[in-house]
Amino acid sequence: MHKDFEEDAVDAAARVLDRNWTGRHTVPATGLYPHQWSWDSAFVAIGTRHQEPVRARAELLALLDAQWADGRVPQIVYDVSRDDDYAPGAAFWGAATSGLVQPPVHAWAAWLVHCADPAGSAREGFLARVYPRLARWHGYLHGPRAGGVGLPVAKHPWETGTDNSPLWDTALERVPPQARTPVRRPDLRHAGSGERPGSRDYRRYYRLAETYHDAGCADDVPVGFAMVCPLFSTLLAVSEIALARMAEALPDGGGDARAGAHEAAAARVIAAMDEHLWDDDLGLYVALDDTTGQTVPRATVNGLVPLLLAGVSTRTGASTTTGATADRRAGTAAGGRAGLAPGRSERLLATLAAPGFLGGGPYLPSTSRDDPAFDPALYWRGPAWFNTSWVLLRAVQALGQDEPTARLREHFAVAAPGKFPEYVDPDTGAGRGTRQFSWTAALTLDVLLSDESTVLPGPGC
Ligand code: 2M8
Repeated sequence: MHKDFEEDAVDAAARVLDRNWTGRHTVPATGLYPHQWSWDSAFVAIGTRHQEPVRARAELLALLDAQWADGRVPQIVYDVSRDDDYAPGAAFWGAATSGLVQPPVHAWAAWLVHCADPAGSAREGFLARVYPRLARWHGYLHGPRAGGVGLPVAKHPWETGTDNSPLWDTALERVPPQARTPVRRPDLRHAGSGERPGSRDYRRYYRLAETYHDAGCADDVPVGFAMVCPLFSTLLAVSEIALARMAEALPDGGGDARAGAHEAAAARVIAAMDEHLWDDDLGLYVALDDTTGQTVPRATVNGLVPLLLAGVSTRTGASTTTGATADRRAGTAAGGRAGLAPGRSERLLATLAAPGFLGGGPYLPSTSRDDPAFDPALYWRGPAWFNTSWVLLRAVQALGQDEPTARLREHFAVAAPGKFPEYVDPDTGAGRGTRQFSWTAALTLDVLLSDESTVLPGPGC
């Protein structure tokens, strides 16, 4: 990317984030998404840490202030003054937050935020404030949310963050498309109906949310949807390793044992993914339906995200090469189990480069171009999203893979000219969804301002 262009893009991205900052948190977009969203705030903090580290810390702390007593970090923290502008809102939940959750990218984000300004973080006691809350959040996912194979389950497509991915189609078809609550669609004022889930999907989304709400958001009552996602599980494993780094950095003496426990938890997640989610025909990881015990053989970007686990380094050594050695090194010592099984990172890199993904067009689609559901305009069924490109970019950078690194960086070149769209057509780069979208701006900032080539900075940052 050209230097002048980069400077303009940095300024434009910072302006989007200033505009979407409410003084306490950043909304994903002022029209379509007027509240605080869980994983959006984590991505936002990853971007704002470079120029506004105080704000990045405040963003995460504001979200964690809304944590439930059982440890869950809610999907949405509502701004009740805007309750008519997004549905379902606080009135639906009868609470200030949604009862659902989103992918656990927070501890990873918190460690990156800390490392961007260790002195400021220490002054605010940031790590000491966030570490116990993040550990309880993971405890909720490993405990009440653990499915049959020990991996966390999503009880609603909204919990996956990739809401209408074809990975959820079969399970969602079992949910009756009728809800008590009338379905409102204020979202369609801000994005085309061909770019958002359909009304039948929405009735099922409402039905599931109602069922969960009626059960008091208790996790021992089946709601009829329980899916294990490779993206969600990967982020949990990376975030466990981030918690290990925090435990080592905290000056309270118990760090080493706690770090070992977090690395062991990461190793268990990775081992379960390797055993239960790998699809050898597709050459990537897939989802698992916890209700039926069946995997869902669909190729989506979610299934490439575990490449991060080949790029992450642990206390046992850095992994900067591909292949079996990297796969082994990327594992964790304390759990006694290596990371991705031998050869899987090479397979994932090959799938990433194949026509279904980067080999078939300029940008990384959310659903493979080879999947029958592929649609270049429709939300998580084909468009290229900046957060998944960013995650894969961190992975291939850490693995020293120059070609996919250059390709994935190109995605960020269309962000500023397209007014920071929510997602783009993976063939043309044309913007889709809403504009001035926060995580697009934040992750563009990170790509332009970060000089890190690791997934997670080491214990000393
Ligand atoms: C989208 O999801 C919300 C529900 O959470 C929606 O469609 O209304 C998803 O892209 C999700 O990943 C994201 O966190 C949220 C806010 O940006 O929007």
